[in-house]
Amino acid sequence: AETAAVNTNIVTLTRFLTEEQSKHKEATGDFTLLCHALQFSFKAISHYIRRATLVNLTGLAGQSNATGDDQKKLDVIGNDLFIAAMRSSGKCALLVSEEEEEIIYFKDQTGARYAVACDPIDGSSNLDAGVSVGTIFGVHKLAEGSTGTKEDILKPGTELLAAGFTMYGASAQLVITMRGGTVNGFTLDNSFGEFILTHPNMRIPKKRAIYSVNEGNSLYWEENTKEYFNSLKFPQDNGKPYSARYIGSMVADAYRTLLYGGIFAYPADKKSPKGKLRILYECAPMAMVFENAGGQAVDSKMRRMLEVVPEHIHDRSGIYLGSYDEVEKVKSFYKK
Ligand code: AHM
Ligand code: MG
Repeated sequence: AETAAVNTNIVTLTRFLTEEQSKHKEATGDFTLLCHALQFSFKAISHYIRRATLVNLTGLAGQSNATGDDQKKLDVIGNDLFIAAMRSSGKCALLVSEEEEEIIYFKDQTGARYAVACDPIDGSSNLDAGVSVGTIFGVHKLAEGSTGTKEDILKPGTELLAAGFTMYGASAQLVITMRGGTVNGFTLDNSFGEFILTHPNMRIPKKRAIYSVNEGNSLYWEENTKEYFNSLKFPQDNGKPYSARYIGSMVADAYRTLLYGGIFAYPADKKSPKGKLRILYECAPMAMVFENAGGQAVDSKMRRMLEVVPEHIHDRSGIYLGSYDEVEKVKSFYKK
């Protein structure tokens, strides 16, 4: 009976991608190869994060990144690992990273057809405390005939070919989705060294009374933001108030929201009128995951997040994402 419980028909990420590829007759296998490079960078980053405290990788690297945040040693390592993986894939023409001021062009990669945006280690202020962090990524296809220009990445999320994120938590989780497709979750099996399909066709619950926001910013919030969150905490008609959950790592807050439902928000406010989170490698990829899982994502002006077009690669936006009904509720407060 013991052996009967063993799954001998495991779907690894490699198998999943191969099966997906065979569904598309026109597929060249290039995207599959790019994904192999992506998954290698996730495994490597996950490895170093787990070793960080033991091999002196905690703390600051002593420099600031493109957007002025202090860089952690692991931010630098994560970024370098990601860049090396993209370059060596041979399929990536250009890369935008949170840690790099400018676009990196891999001009030697002739025939590379993808443009990638990433935040190699999101939530890195949490790193030294061992709290979950992760990698967020979005993949665009180059325009027909293009060898890679900034127009190939300054595109709305509606044009993303694929997007997803990892969360390096109790185990490493990978959530990935393709345009018009389902959302699938994988768990890194450390003994196999493989991501295993553990959460096929993820669907976010339609509603849930959980909110996730940095309430310490409420002094700076706009009136409608205040009213909306107050309505969750002090419901009319003796309803039950919402629970608050805020980790301060978007990947971890988003992963929980995806599984349990609820709302995650980083609204634009008087201190950060454009919001905090970055469109290309934080907001848009997450929005694609949430929409494809049956949820919604909007910016602080209640525009569909996926339709927002960044002007510059590090542009920011306010964001609300989560269960379908919870985002509807947000919208109703902003329409007032
Ligand atoms: P980072 O990319 O510098 O790590 O910043 C992004 C992080 C998100 O993971 C998280 O949602 C947010 O910043 C938390 O910000 P705050 O500390 O202001 O609440
Ligand atoms: Mg980030």
